[in-house]
Amino acid sequence: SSPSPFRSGVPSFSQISDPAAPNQPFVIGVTGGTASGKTTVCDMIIQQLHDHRIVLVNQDSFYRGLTSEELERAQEYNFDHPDAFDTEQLLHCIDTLKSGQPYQIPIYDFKTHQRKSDAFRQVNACDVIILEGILVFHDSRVRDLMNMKIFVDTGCHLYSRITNADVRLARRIRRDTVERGRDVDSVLEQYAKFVKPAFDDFVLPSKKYADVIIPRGGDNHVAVDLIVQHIHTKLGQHDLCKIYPNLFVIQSTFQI
Ligand code: UZR
Ligand code: MG
Repeated sequence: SSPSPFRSGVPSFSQISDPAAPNQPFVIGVTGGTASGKTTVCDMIIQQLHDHRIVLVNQDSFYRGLTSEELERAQEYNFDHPDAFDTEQLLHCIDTLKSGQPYQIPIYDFKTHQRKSDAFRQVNACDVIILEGILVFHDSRVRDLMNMKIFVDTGCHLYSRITNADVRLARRIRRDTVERGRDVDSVLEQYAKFVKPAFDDFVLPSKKYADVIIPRGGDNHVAVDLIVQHIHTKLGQHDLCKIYPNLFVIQSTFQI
């Protein structure tokens, strides 16, 4: 028998609610080129969401450690290729956290290109997972775990001809020499050989998957405010769903 017109007029709970199940964490993917301001944007989001339990998962933590043969020729190793990451393990990590279980995230050392053998970062159940990295939009299985996808566009110099890529290279040189134990020549060589081509081949093409593109990266406070408002709304909805699972159906019945 055909369903009554009244019932078909009432949106089902699954039609109204977010794709994330009510009590699963909200997963945000943040990507963009190297030194684009991803980490800064994530830090800003985390600061503003201080009343929620948030876990930041960095794709960098899932770099495969180099074998001894690979280490001997580390200059020729492509760290900007999707295969440099253990994506299966990253998927397992996000799945585990989504199911409310704790996870031990590996600790990767950029100076030795190795994971620490005796230490992990233990992360616990949370409301929000932020997954950040240059290639987090590359694998469709990883993308499918995300409720919101953000692409960070670097700030270019507003009043000169300095481009986004110029800014990222300058930042990259500063960061890799200061924080990652490199010399300028090796940074430039790696940039020309691997970083720049990988940006063109993998990172930029993944921009099409973004829900939100943030121009001027960490300088864009309006964009970060909007994102935080959206997350608050989604988490608020989830809290209501937990307490009043029929709330939305009741509301829509009244509207008819
Ligand atoms: P972000 N990377 C290293 O420099 N050394 C390593 O051992 C592992 C990774 C670099 C990698 C990539 N490329 O461009 C960058 N190189 O880390 C990604 N060469 O980090 O998103 O913070 O820029
Ligand atoms: Mg970073």
